[in-house]
Amino acid sequence: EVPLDEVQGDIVVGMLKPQQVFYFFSIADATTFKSHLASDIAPIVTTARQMLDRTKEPLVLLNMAFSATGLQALGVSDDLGDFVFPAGQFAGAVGLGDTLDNWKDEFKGTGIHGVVLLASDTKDLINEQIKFIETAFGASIRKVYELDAAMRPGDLAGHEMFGFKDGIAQPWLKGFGMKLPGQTEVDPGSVVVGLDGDFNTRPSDGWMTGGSFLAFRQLEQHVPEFNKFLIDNAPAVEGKSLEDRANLLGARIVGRWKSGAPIDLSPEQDDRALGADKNRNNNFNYTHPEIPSFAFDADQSRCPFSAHIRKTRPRADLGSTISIMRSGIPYGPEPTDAEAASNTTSAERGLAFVAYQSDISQGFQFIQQAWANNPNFVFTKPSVPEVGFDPVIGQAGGAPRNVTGLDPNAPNGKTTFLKEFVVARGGEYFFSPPVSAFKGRLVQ
Ligand code: N7H
Repeated sequence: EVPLDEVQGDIVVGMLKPQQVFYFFSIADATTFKSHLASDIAPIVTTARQMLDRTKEPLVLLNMAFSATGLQALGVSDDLGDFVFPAGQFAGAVGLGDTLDNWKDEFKGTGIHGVVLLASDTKDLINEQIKFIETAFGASIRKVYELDAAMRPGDLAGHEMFGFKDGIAQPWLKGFGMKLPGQTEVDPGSVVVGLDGDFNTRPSDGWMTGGSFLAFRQLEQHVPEFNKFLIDNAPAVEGKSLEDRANLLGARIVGRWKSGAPIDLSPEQDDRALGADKNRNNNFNYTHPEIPSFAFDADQSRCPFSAHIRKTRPRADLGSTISIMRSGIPYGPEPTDAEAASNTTSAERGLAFVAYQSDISQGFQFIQQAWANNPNFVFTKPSVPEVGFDPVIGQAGGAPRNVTGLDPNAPNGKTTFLKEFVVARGGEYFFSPPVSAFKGRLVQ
């Protein structure tokens, strides 16, 4: 059972509002901060139960999470049972494949103590809530950095900056809501601390139960450069326009077409009806028992082994239940015609990436390091000794990356990416506590 009144809503439901702000702060005076945390913030933290019933949720959704140094500042010295969390994300950035020069100064080191996630229909409503928080905490809190994010306009709502529909595939927490076809079934404890399937040792009084670790990443996306790459490398397909061929390459890179339709089910062109159908758009595992001649371990005519969604969740390739709950949202301005014309990014935009898990080393960090950044993964394909990097997020400190599978005419061939189209600008690991901790363990 997921304790819906304890779990912050973003963890298992997602904020899903047009506007969102990530307000990163440090704690200047712990005593004063704690008293306001209990009296002013605890009552307005939005729970999973509130977010599940959209008619009952407040005008502005609010969640809050703390970094390791933030918990230290509050005097919470318990071993939280996650061995990646204490050092913070910056300490492991090279291991994640990041280029440190690209990190924003605010994220370097361990100066961020926490983050407030705010979401609403308008930025004005969010700003009013921020004013309330700043007034309540007064000099006990300092804003370190704010990242403003928003759903894209019109038909692009729910799509990330390259144009692909996001937020489709999430693991199904056993016993929580309805399982859709194709969801990975996981024990609730793989995302929510203290529940069935959480095998880590936590503080014995159980105060962490209902919490989750939040991996935040500010991932810049070079959209015009990505689009230029698709055009320059569009595979030859008879009878198809350049645009269609560029879209085919994009779909082979991601594993889905822009509508969300999986390329495994629709290998040749986008299919909007399929993309929009929750009962079909995730119902595949890369095997095709209905096609007797289909050699699952060798055939890349449908989804390449290296496609983003296949590297980050190999389905039948591995049968692993490693998974994360994703709750990211785009940030930055819409790409402009001038940028498209010059094939050059002139304003920063990208994905405010959010992933929840009960163990960072078995969640975000594992997927990024052991899968996306590992050219040997997935290992089981005899026709391709080295599958290559995840073309979307795989990285090696800025070094060129080989990817296989992108050209449907020569799927075992390599494509070399000289540059990254997704650039990590920083991030941090946080613990998103159960609501009771705001009046309990955090303020003792
Ligand atoms: Fe990814 N993209 O537009 O290419 N991602 N992702 N991701 N991602 C997914 O199924 C994208 C990132 C996962 O269960 C979709 O909801 C971009 C990181 C996982 O089949 C699209 C960025 C990590 C899945 C994108 C980015 C992951 C997934 C398909 C960065 C983890 C589910 C929509 C800017 C380390 C796989 C959907 C499954 C899906 C994109 C980041 C992981 C379109 C642009 C950092 C596990």
